[in-house]
Amino acid sequence: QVPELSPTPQSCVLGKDKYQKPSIFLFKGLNETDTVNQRFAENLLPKQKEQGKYWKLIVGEAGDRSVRSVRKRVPQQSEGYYLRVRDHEIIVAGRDERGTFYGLQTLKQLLQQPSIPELEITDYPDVPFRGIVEGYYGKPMDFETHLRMFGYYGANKMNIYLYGPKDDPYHSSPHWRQPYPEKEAQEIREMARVARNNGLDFVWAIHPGKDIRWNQADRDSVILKFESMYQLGVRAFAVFFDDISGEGAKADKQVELLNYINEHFIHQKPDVKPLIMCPTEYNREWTDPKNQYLETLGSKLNPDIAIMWTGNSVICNIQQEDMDWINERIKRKAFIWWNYPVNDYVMDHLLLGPVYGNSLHIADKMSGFVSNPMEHAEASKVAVFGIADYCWNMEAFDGEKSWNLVLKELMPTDADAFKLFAEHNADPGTNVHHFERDESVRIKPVLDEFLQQVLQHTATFKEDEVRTEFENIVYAADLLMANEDNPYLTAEIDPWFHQFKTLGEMGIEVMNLYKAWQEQYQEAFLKSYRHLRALQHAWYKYDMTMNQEVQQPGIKTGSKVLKPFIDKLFTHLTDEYNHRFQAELPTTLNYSAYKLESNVEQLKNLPVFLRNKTKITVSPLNEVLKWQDGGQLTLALGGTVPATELRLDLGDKQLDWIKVEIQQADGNWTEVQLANLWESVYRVKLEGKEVTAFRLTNRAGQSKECRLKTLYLQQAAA
Ligand code: LOG
Repeated sequence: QVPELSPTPQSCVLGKDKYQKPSIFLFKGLNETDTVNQRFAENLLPKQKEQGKYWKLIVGEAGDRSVRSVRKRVPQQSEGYYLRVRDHEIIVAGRDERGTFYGLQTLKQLLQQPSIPELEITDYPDVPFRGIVEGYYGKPMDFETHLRMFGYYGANKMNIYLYGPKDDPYHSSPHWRQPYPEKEAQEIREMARVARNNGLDFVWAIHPGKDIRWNQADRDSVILKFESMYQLGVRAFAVFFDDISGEGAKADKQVELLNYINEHFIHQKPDVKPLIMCPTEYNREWTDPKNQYLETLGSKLNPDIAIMWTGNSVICNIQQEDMDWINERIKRKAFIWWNYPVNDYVMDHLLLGPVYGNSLHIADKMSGFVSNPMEHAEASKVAVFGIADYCWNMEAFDGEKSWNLVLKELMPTDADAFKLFAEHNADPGTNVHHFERDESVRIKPVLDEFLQQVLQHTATFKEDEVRTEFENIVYAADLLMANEDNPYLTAEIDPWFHQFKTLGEMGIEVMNLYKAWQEQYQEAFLKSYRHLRALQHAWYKYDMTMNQEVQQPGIKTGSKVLKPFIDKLFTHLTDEYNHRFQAELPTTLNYSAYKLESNVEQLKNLPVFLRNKTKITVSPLNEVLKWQDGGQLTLALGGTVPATELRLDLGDKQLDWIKVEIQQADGNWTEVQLANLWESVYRVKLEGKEVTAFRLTNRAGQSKECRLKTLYLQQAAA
């Protein structure tokens, strides 16, 4: 049986023998300069000689004397390696230092298994650059987390990490021109060092486009900043022009700056890696053919500068034609920035499902593939593991298999519980990007069938199965909350574990409700009903108080299949009860009855939620908002709400182009006046008016580019 290795090797041939795991090595090979691999190899197992037979471990790069005997077997591909296990002899021979490093990583995985088979592995990566772009909005990873993650990325044979957290003020505005303060500078120095020791290029990115001026002074500012990063040990650089508008977004100006940096900085330093850039039109949906933006990059940007690309939209799966489309325009192979598992547009959700959706035949159409993770670094490992596997050996990639493997690896003690949790926490919910993931796949058909039967008043067959699922959820949530395999991981997810337990309890209780209904046992029905209301209250309270300091506050779990199932069944049974017993038990749930409608593409699918129990809030947008003339956004509140004010910040100090109207119980719309508070923050005073809806319209007579920073209706205190 082929051992479980990840990333999946290109070729692994098993011999007929199998050995007990070696315990003593005699180490040979490697020159003194290759200290990282030297230390790695020496630490794999104790080196001292004891009695009994020892294993010889021979390590080197193709061309070294030590591995001369297998020279011809080392693959030609850069970062490739050859690994052979025979009776009491292991050879690891890399094409280059990184190849050797990867060979040792594979050996490390082999040594974690109970026995070691006779084998030969010939291996190399499909995609030249594989890794992570820390490019999300929200809390950047902290220093220690970075160091921990570099170990993980390297162990999964990723070779690049791009540092570009949007909320680092020294990466973006306001401070991109200034050097880092001393403490942060020293942390970056250490990060660059640790990254290198884990086989990663540490790429420091700058995001100057919000306020850059296209003159010599700012050209110098960028180069000076890069120079200061170089002094800290950074040897790879990127310039990001994403999510900006106006002057900074001009292709020819960007090209001019980038070629200048390339010539006067990158090429001047022999030890610096090729420059990487992220364009403003970084996905197909945003390209405007009449700008010729991409074509300008394609024809004028120095060909050794890599261009990033997220695909047909900000968050999407990538197919062969999509790669052809972009490569043709930029006249080079796109460097993919995959916006998964990032959750900075749905921060109340976790994305823990399997990696799937991208074509398995695009490895040779890209120069790199990097993943933008969640701000939850540990939880992101679920996806990172799969992505690393995908990038290494694309055609062989099996997302489901890889997912099962990583769940086991991350929580060996409670792997089944963790899998159950991950199954039900995969989809981002309603979101601006219309991005969807499968969720609760295994149980969904059962739930659908059951609900169908209940609604049609036919006999139900799947009752036990449904109940068992919810019982398993409660059980799993308890185990997960107590799990100690990786305290960092459980600390990140803990609030979701709690909510998951409540979800399971609601599920069990709604099945009790069903049973009582079926047996026409009124007292039991009412008892279950009361308990369900209490659980709904607990859920709601948790959602309103945990994880509040983010753009989409709250804690959601099972939001695609499980929660809707419970809610539907609850409402249906209560309706039936009310009908039969002329009762008036409320069926409305505490969750939002708000309804957002818009003919502005980017506003259509925005989540709406209640913050601090009083602010009816439309989720802010990270990217630039294009609002066409006459475009409208209407938020219906699902009833009358006494309101004190409407707050609006579109990142524009001059807001006379927005018309605001409110609707009251009589159905009439009236225009109300926006007053400026400070900078771009505006409000409408409402003084306790009973509002049923509000509406914003662009009346500029032309399309507008702005931001959606703040939009909420403040409810009067009850
Ligand atoms: C940003 C990125 C953000 C991501 C997902 C790129 C190139 N830029 O819409 O910072 O994390 O989408 O929200 C982006 O993707 N803007």
